[in-house]
Amino acid sequence: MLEVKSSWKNWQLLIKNGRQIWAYKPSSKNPEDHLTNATSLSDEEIQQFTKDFSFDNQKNPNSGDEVFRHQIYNQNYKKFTNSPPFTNDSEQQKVVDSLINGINYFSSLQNEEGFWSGDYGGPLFLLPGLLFASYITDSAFPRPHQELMKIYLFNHQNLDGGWGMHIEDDSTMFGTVMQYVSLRILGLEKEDPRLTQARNWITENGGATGIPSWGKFYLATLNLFHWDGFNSLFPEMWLFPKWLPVHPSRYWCHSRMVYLPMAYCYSHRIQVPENELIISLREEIFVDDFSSIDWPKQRDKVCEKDSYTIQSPVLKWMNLFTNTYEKFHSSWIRKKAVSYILDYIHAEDCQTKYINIGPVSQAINSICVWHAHGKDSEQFQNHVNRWYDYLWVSEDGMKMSGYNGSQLWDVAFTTRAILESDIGQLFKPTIEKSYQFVEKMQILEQHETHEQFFRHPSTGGWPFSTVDHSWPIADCTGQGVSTVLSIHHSGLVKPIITEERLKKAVDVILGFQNKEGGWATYELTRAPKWLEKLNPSEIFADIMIDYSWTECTSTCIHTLIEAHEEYPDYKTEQLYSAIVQGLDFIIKKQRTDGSWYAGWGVCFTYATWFAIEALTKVRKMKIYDVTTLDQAITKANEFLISKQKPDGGWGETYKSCANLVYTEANESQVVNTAWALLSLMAADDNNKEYIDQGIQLLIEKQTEHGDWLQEGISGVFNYNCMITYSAYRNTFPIWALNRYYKLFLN
Ligand code: LAN
Repeated sequence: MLEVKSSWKNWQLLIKNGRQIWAYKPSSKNPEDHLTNATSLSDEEIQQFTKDFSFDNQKNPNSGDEVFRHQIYNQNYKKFTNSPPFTNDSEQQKVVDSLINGINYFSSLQNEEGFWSGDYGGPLFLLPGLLFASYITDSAFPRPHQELMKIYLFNHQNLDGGWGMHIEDDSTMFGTVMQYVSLRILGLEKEDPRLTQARNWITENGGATGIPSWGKFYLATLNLFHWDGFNSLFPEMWLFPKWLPVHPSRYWCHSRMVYLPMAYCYSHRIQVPENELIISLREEIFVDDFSSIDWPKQRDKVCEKDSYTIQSPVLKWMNLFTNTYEKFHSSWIRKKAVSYILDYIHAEDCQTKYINIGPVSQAINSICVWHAHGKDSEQFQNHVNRWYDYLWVSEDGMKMSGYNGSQLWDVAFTTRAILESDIGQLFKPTIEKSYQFVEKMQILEQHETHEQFFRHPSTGGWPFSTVDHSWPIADCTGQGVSTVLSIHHSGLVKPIITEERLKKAVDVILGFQNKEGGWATYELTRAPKWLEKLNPSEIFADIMIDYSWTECTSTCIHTLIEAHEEYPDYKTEQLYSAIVQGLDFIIKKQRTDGSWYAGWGVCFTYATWFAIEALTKVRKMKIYDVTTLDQAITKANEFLISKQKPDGGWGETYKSCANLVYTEANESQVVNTAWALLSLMAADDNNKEYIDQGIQLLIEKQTEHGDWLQEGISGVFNYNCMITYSAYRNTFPIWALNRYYKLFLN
């Protein structure tokens, strides 16, 4: 049994069709009713919260997802197998036991719908955005939620009094001002010593005028920044002819869907009315007197601790133009643009059942919908209902997730990990449930507004989270197909996903391939790279267009090969050519040291693993020059071996992502170790002594229950913001152990 602290017990995770909602003392198990139970909290309960959600970010800012894991483990735990394979060699037996123990533990965390819930936090600017939306729209969260949010915010305060952009980051103006204002909105007194310390950090670093543009946006809506201090968002660009490369429909969908509602708020200069709190905050977060600030001069000011990307001269020119246009714009054209934006938001709401593509869009769309339709409107209430899909409880408090979860993604990896060898046969119930879930999550319909609002044809694709979210992703579709095929091959279930459905998914993958051979995330690359020069974010890189990535490309190649093995006559020529072009892309992306840089995981070990999986799989097909492949694989192996630590493991920090240079963690990390091991074993290159050392480390680091401790953060987006993948600490060690079992012990 694992310890479940007393106030943890009152929080329950309700699930339905992939949706996951934490409710405080819920009266029913249905997530749809989660808000009907209005809750008050006694003083004792609040004190208990503080005890039970105590957390030391100095030891490790990453929480271990204990609230959820301990509860579900105690409910579900059973031994899935009573007769694990037995060997006469005690060293070998240790590997088998560790593998079985690891799968047993993780199978116990699977819920009845077949997926693994988990913490998907990490970024620190998300919860403030949602809290601001709730404040602006006068739709406060219930008291238990508010208490847990405060705890979370304080748990991640750095020793210098500030907060970073994400939980492992050094303090930045963006992080600090966002959390500071959030805590004040949540009712903390400015005299609280922790807030005094934060305020000192803010003023010592130049004050909130130096907050990056996304922060300026939020502060403007809170009436804490003048809208004149914000570069124009030029809403009229939505009326440009669609063939123009700068038409926003060509932006990466996340940027598109963030700047869209921002432009609405900007057009209406939405701001909460002045009140006591706002007037006080204006005195707290700026160095100069609020009324004396020259706002237009602040537009491009960025605190040096925040600055990641520098404004290009082209962007400066564009800002000059749009800011000047703003003074003279025609109100008739503006109206037309704004009405278009509102239609677009409405379509996104319908397509995603109000979940919206991501956490930032959800918060800002809510503000727009409230402004356009009112607080009591059905549309706005639908948004409020979905806020809870993004909230997560763990032992560091209540946080906002980076998405409405990573459900499909985690099921795919975990299932494939378990089925890597015939050990998977021992876990029939787990696989049956995974199958159920993957089957339900395939996207089989498109909303009628799909094409009108620039969505890529995607029937047959798989999403990252749930089918209700509805945005299919190239590599998630790949993972979906690969998972289904591996389950079908295992013989553990009666197949119900038809050939036709799988072929549709293959078509989606083919349709996502870029001309240069690579695969991007949600769509094709729709505009030239120079559009990046217009990136106004200052804190993220490569956000303007959807770029091809090594990881996405490798997954798609891998899946296409499996699809070809399954259906040899299906679009053979087209598949071959897609695979070959994809490989050209991967080969080109290899760095001179033999590694690949990753856009979505930490970091070189992650991308190198993906690349090696694709290269080694193609090698067997003999449709690509073998010498080129061998050279690439050997170089990658050399790279990995050169990074192995004396204890046998591998470890990278998030700095690898932000600085594009391999940055070794002080301690080996099980996740990086597993990726490196999976690559070395896929390459089949006689590196057994290195592999043995890595496997040994995984076994040593495993807990008695079959879990591994949460170490450093393992996900990233846009180079500079980190995100938690709480399942990785189980999935990848299991996968590596299972591959070892298949290669050396079976
Ligand atoms: C994700 C999560 C999944 C991820 C993979 C599928 C793992 C990857 O292979 C492709 C990219 C993708 C889909 C991805 C893109 C960026 C996302 C959506 C996220 C990291 C989750 C959160 C992030 C999103 C941009 C966060 C909101 C912040 C903004 C800057 C808008």
